[in-house]
Amino acid sequence: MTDLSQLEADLSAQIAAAGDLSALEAVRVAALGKTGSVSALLKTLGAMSPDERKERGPQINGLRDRATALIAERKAALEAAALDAQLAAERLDLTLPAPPRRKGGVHPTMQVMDEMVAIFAEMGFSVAEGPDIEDDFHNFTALNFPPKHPAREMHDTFFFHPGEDGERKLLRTHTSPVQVRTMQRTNTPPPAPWIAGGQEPPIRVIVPGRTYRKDSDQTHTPMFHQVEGLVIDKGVHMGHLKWTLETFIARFFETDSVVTRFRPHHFPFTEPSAEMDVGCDRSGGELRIGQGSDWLEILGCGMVHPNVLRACGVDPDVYQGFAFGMGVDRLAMLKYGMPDLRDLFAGDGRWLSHYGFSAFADPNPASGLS
Ligand code: 2NM
Repeated sequence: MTDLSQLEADLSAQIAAAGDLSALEAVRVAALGKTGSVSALLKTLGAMSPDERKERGPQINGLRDRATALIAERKAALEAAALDAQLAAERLDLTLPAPPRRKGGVHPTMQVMDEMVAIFAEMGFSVAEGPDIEDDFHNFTALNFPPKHPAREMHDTFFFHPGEDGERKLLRTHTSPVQVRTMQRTNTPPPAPWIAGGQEPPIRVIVPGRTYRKDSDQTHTPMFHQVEGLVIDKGVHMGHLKWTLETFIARFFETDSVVTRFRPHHFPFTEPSAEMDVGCDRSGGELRIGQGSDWLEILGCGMVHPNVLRACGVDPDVYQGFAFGMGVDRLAMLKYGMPDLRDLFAGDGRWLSHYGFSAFADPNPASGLS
């Protein structure tokens, strides 16, 4: 017959000696596991006579219960010691400065586009937007590009395969189709009581957005950004156009001394048409707007062609308008002195941070656009 008190003394000593949780688990398995010493004793109860079982049963069960309790107690002590050791070893220094975090940022093009929109918004323009995928009417026909005229080739258009109705959709080559859609909405009743109808002129919209042409070199990318504008009212003339654009350029380049020059040009959608240059100084490898004797081409503009007004449902005998368009990416380069347009689209984080573009920060707080 096993000496229970000897076994219990041995078990107590082993439990006390277990230096870590895995050693303690080994002791537990050796005593209370399926083939453990205490489990073996419990199994002997079945073969005993009732009298014997009455005597030995409580002894063996008592041994099992005490061993179980001792192991639980030791386990709690070992766990507490392990936690103490961990707390003593690991230290959190709350006085350390926070590690730098990589932040997302606003892309220079989008930042410049926001600046432009903010300036025009202060002059009373609202923002209009429209689809990137357009149809021939809104991108060309309504804008006085004659059918099959080479002027359509001028834009190196990306066309989609014809749809089931034979219509060829395209990626808009300029944002002007949005101006067309804006004019078409004038004097149209609300399509539903809860949707705004087209309003009467005056129209003053600015149209920022992506545009697409099959073009790729140092100064052209197949996708680029435009901001175009349109003003329609009674008695609008070139003087209004000139004031609006000069005021914009002065705010954009943050100078009071802009000088502009309007060179005659041709666009199908405006008559007369012009390109506007600003006076600049290129000496010393740096571009300064508002001084010097050089000229820099900035944008295209003109008085909206009567054919365009008519195609959009505006009576040219009552209303006149001016429109203008500029490349945002190019103006971003000019404003921030970036040499290669393609860098704007390369997605190089080091290049972007070199030019100081960070999340939602105005690189020039003095511009008053923050
Ligand atoms: C430009 C230059 C000149 C223009 C014209 C129109 C519309 F829809 F009113 F006819 N939208 N934009 C326009 C005029 C665009 O970009 C160089």
